[in-house]
Amino acid sequence: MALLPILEYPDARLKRIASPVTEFTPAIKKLVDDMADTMYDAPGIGLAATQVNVHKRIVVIDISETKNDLKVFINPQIVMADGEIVGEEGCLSVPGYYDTVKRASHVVVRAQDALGKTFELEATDLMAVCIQHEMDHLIGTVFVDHLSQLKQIRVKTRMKKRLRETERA
Ligand code: GNR
Ligand code: NI
Repeated sequence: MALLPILEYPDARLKRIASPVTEFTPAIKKLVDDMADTMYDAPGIGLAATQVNVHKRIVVIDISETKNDLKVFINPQIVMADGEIVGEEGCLSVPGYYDTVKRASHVVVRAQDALGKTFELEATDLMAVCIQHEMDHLIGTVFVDHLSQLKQIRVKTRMKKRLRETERA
């Protein structure tokens, strides 16, 4: 069990574009395990490698109440998206801030598992939202980037204040 530090908005490293995983090595398997540990400990329902400063296309998600339904998405691609859902989102990289974002309500994602095996998953509602939120991280986008400029400035101000306070504590 290993917990990884999570980058916090507006850290510039959250803007990096992740690269595809080309070799499914034991190190990738270990990273997936550590990402899952970090997500469960936070606690959160998803985590993208970008958030732990690893710029590879790797996402873990578990939206179950019982926290025993881990899904791993390596090199994920959305192959179908339709419908609309407006839901409240939060992010482990933007602690304490929640706001609504419009997303597709129904997606089909194609990805590889930790062993490199390709699979497709159809998802709706919260799972669909979470997949889109995590895949955004892989292209350097945080949910705050979908909000108005005014809100983005307010969130940045709030996060910088928080950082000053946590540095003093
Ligand atoms: O834990 C999380 N909850 C959440 C709630 C609504 C929409 C998206 C999410 S993902 C978030 C964890 C996280 O920051 N993943 O990147
Ligand atoms: Ni997030």
